[in-house]
Amino acid sequence: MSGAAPRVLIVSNRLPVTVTSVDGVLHATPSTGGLATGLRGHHERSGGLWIGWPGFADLLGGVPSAELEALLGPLGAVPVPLSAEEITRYYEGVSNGVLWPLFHYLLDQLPLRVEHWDSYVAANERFADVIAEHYRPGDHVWVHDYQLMLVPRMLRERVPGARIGFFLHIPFPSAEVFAALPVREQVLHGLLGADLVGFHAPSYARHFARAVQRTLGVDADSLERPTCVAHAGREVAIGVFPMGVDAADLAERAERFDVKSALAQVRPPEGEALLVGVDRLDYTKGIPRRLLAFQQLLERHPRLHGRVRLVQVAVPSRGGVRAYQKIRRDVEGLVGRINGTFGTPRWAPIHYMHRSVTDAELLALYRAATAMIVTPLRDGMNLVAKEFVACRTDEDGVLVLSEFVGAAAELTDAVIVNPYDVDGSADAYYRALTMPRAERRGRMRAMRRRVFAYDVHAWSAGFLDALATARPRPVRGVRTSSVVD
Ligand code: ADQ
Repeated sequence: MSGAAPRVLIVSNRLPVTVTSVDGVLHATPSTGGLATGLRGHHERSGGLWIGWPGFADLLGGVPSAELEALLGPLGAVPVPLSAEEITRYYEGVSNGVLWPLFHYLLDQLPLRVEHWDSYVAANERFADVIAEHYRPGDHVWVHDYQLMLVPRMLRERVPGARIGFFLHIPFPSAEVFAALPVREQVLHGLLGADLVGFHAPSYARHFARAVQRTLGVDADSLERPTCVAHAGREVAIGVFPMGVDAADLAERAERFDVKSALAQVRPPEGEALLVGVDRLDYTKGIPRRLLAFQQLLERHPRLHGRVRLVQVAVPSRGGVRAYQKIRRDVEGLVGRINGTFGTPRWAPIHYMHRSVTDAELLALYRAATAMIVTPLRDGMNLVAKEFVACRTDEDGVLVLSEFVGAAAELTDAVIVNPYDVDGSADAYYRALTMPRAERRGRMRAMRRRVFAYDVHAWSAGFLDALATARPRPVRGVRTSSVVD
């Protein structure tokens, strides 16, 4: 390998651009999500490619693929076309219907049968084909997330010498829970096609090592701090890379004029308090129990009536999946009930928004919060918690954080709660609302040090460096390329 950075092929289910058609003319707008921000630097410097589905199968159904490629080519983006039926089966059915709940420990959300596994396999094959088509010797390939867990092995079969990294953005569940997955062997074989498999938290790496041992009978070097597993004549490195946010950029944006004017709209008056929750409307995010804990807080502390509000932003998500329609009904029922019970003509305890908010509104909410309530039942990392901390240039505000999110391993100065414990959560909210200024500042300072030291740029550089230095061994009896090493 030469001293120059290798070209990186990033592969994710969705491309980091939004394609729209206005009067028959296609437009592509780069998105500002965490992954896009974190990888953009490498992507541009290495002249890399980003391979993924461009979105909205139906809208773009009639667009010739050559036109789409001409639009995306200059952005270094390569579309993987998927039909509406494939999206229903591979993405909504298997990825979001089966893998998502199981990896988040929510077995009661599983369908009675795993259907459409063949579509998941076929979609992963499609991705592997497109990667292989664009692959040049010396490229490093970085595959993202649970929709594409078979791609590493499929690509290894097509390009045996490729250097392949995989990063899982969601938790890897305990081996006992993972064992419930009917396609567990296929998933592990798929992942073990990589040279490096990365996770957000040490516990996920441990669970993966145990799952490999339990399911395939293969031992990692250590079950406590696994760093590699030898499988099928190859060594696969295992690493922990907690994803961060672009902290410096967030802190700078939080001071801008549009955020300040949005802040004036939402900041609570002196003597009043604001709790804020911001989540995709997903059953993993713990919103119903959060609302019940808020109700409990109001029941126990009547003097808070009229003086505390909870703003809950629930960003619409995966509306095509039945479980998401149900969580919406449940959340909206609870909001109505709690507001109906406690509200007065001058005060509604919960302000609920089922929509996306603007960047300025989001940052203003982070800045205005007396306490940010981040209480998922499970979450791979949770970037909202880190964004909140990055935006608090005033070194104030309390973070109430679920112990079951990846960020809890890093943000130990948050008020940590068990989100299943409604009474305990109500106590934690009260503690956050009554915490002395000096303690708030001490905790926030410690969290800011962590969020700034290990930001999204450090995360992507850490993963890509580990991928570059992983020492993969060749698969016995399979032709390997001599170019990569
Ligand atoms: P998500 O489940 O989507 O991500 P999270 O990490 O909190 O959860 O990221 C949400 C992102 O959406 C944040 O960057 C946030 O700013 C943004 N966002 C939230 N509300 C918004 C709104 N109203 N308008 C615009 N943007 C909004 C998955 C995993 C997580 C993991 C990430 C990254 O489930 O555990 O942290 O990937 O690996």
